Amino acid sequence: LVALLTAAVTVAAAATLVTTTPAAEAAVLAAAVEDEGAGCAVPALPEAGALPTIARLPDPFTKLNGQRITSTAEWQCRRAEIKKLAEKFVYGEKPAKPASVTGTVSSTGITVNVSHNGRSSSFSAKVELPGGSGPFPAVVVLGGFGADTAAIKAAGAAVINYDPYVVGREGTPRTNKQGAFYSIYGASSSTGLLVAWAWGVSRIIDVIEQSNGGILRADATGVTGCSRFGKGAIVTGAFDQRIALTMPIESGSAGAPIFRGIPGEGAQSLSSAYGEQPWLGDAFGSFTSSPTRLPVDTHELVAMVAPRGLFIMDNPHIANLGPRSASVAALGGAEVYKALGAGANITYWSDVQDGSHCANRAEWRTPLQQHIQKFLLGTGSAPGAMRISSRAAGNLAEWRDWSTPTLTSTPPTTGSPTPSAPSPSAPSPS
Ligand code: MCU
Repeated sequence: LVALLTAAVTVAAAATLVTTTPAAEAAVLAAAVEDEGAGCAVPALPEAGALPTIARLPDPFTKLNGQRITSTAEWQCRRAEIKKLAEKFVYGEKPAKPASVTGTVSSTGITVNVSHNGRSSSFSAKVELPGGSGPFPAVVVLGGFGADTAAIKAAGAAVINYDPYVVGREGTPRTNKQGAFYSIYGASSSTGLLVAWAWGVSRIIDVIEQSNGGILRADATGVTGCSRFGKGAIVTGAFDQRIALTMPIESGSAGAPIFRGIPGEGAQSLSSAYGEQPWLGDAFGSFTSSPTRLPVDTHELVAMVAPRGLFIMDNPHIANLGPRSASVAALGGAEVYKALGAGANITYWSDVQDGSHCANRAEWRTPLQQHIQKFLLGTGSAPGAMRISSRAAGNLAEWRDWSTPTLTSTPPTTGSPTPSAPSPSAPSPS
């Protein structure tokens, strides 16, 4: 029986990352690699000039070949398609791990040295350890405001204070982007700042992986940040499957809110967000007044995080942040979580009193710590929640014309990109 259960859990982990216990949906393990779908054969993507208008949210379950996925095992390569679409039309490409990444981890800081194709760059981040003895899980805090770092440490996780601007500066024209990412990939790279910032977090995780593991655990990393750094946090979690817990706060346009909903809600317009800073990739420029031409939307950014831990915090008092559109992204992405059997791993929470942007909110302290316990420490099992304020509650039914499939959890016999995929005849652990 133990052998059978072990095999079953291995199958589940290989196929969908979900581990299950008999009693309840339990914590999800992050993947061992940044991009599990790197080996997927993604068909040719559509060209920007030939995109159909899709009034409502694109179906996350329909592949580029027009067929819907039928098993959880197929999600890995469907996710790879979504990633490629998101890179091509929204964020710009996130390059794979550079040829050389080295660095150090100490109890006060992390240094990162990168070189690739004859170019090199370096950056560092500060570390604050919690009480007790390590190795500790860590939460990367982008930008240093709006995140409750005291609560993070009190829950038992280290805080990595990461300044995204050292990797991708603001205030530059798109033709002359600056920072450690652009030193490697060029000042005219079409990749926007959000993915550059995400790349920096991925390189920090590379260094933690290479360290002896005595201070920080490489398999228990979270990410958070507020406002523009909330945009960065959700993109970071979506684009690195090693991240076990993603916690964007009040991310606004170019963050969680569905692009299609932003104009109707009166949130920061897409052209404003695109023009304010080079957060999004250069390619997004041709979609700012026609988001219905996008073949992806942010419910699929949410879905890229699935089945890993996701805790989206939002502020229903500021329409400019697009909280109604963010709730639709969460509800739409949650359909993918449910289809993968991981519905308990996503929380959206906009039911808060204080209307100030990036305020320290008492309401989020307990769920924040519960998420750290569940996804980084492996000690808790709090279920996910949709705590959507009635002030800014979106209605998914108005935004979709697709249904959520019941996916089989047996891996298919062909098409798996995992060379060592276990036998498809292994039982499911239900
Ligand atoms: C919500 O995030 C942004 C917003 O998109 C910008 O328009 C505004 O200038 O800054 C916000 C922010 O990052 O505030 C800290």
